[in-house]
Order: sequence, then structure tokens, then C-alpha cells
Amino acid sequence: MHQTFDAAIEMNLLHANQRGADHNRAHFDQWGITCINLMSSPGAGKTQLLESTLKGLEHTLKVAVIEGDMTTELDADRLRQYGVPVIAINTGRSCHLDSKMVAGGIHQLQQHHEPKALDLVVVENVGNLVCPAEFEVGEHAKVALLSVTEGEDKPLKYPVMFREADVLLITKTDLAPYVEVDLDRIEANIRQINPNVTIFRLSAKTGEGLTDWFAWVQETVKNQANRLQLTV
Ligand SMILES: Nc1nc2c(ncn2[C@@H]2O[C@H](COP(=O)(O)OP(=O)(O)OP(=O)(O)O)[C@@H](O)[C@H]2O)c(=O)[nH]1
Ligand SMILES: [Mg+2]
Repeated sequence: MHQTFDAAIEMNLLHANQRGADHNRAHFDQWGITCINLMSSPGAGKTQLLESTLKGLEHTLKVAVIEGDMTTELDADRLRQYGVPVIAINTGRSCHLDSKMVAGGIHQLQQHHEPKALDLVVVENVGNLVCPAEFEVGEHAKVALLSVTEGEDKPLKYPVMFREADVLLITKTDLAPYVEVDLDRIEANIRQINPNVTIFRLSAKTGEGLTDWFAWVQETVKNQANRLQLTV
């Protein structure tokens, strides 16, 4: 009985979140913005990758960041150094961003910047390998990061995020020789969960693999703009 009741509450919560996510996406579409949701366990390299991406694409795309952390603006401050709009959201006890929190972030962004001037909003989700994958925030693409130091088995043990992701980034490849990890094994485990997902191997420290990631971001923004033109 309790279980049915709990399941019903969870379904309601997810439905309400989904409605909010659809609403956020409608705003992004109206402004011609592509939204990417970056997710991973704590420390897999989301902020480091964002730093490299802001530098790499500074002459190509107008980017803003919605930065989710349980506490502090440490990551937001790291990214503000690149001169882009960064909205910090502290989630308190919550282990993920939900669509309502991101709606608040969009509202703040709108108060200080003209959204139509932006091409891309990247949401850096709270570091957690499970919860963020269950809560859409209005993104057009979910990008999950798995660093080589986390272990080859993680896609099998925490499948939800790997199943939901449109793109999987295997990060910190510069550290692979030191942790005796088999990158092909990681990829095979990811493909057991999500056979057709796009996978890039990269190191934000050395720059290895970043060109392919930048190309994917640019292509995604272009495809999104084309899709919107076709629907107006
Ligand atoms: N060697 C190496 N270290 C990296 C790489 N990317 C990130 N790091 C380091 O890993 C640590 C965590 O990186 P962050 O970018 O802060 O990770 P994060 O996913 O944003 O962490 P949270 O926001 O706390 O979830 C930092 O000390 C980075 O310098 C990489 O490609 N190679
Ligand atoms: Mg971070």
C-alpha cells in the first residue's frame, strides 16, 4: 500500500518536472537557444571541460552557463573569468537541478541579458551519477561525463545516466596510463547500456579529443537552429 502511494507521489513529481522542462524548452526555442545539460559524478571534469569549451568556442558561439551546486559559487566564479553570463543556483539538500530551479535561472539570465543574443546555454548539473538523469530541465541534449579514474564498471552499476545520455564523454584520458584502465572496456560497457550513443574520449588538461567535442557542440547548435527555422 505504502509502496503504491510512494510510487504515485514520485510519478506526480516527475510529471510536474516534465511539464516545467517542456516550458523551459519552449522558451529556449523561442529565443533560438540550444540547451545542453552536463551531468556526471562529482569531480569528473564538468567545470574543467566548460572552461576549455568557453575558451575554444569564444569566437564562434555566444554562450551562457547555468551552474548548479549544492552550496558555494566556486564553479560559477571559475567560469565568470571567461566573461560569459553565469547564473549560480544552490540546490541546498537536493542532489540535482530540477526544471523549476532552472526556470529561476532562466528568469535571472533574462533580467541581465538579451536571451535572443545567445546561441547556447550549458547547464552544469550537481555532481551526482544518479539523480540528475531523472530530472529533465528543458535541455535539447544530455551529455554525461565519466572520468577514467572512476572505474570501467560504472556504466553497468549506474545505468540510468548512461541510458539517458545523447553523448558520453570519457574524460581525463591523460590519466589512463596511471590507473591501468582499459578505455575500450569502458566503451563496451557504455554500449551495453546505450548501444548507439555518441562517445568521445578527451582530456581537458592536454586538449586531446577537444576538437571533436567542439565540432559536436557547433553541429548541435546548427541543427537546432535549422529545426527551428523549419517549424516557424
Ligand atoms: N588530469 C586531469 N585532471 C582533470 C581533467 N579534467 C578535470 N581535471 C581535474 O579534476 C578535478 C575536478 O574537476 P572539475 O572540473 O572541478 O570537476 P566537476 O565535474 O566540475 O566537479 P563537481 O562540479 O564538483 O561535480 C580538478 O582538480 C580538475 O583539475 C583532465 O582532463 N585531466
Ligand atoms: Mg563543477
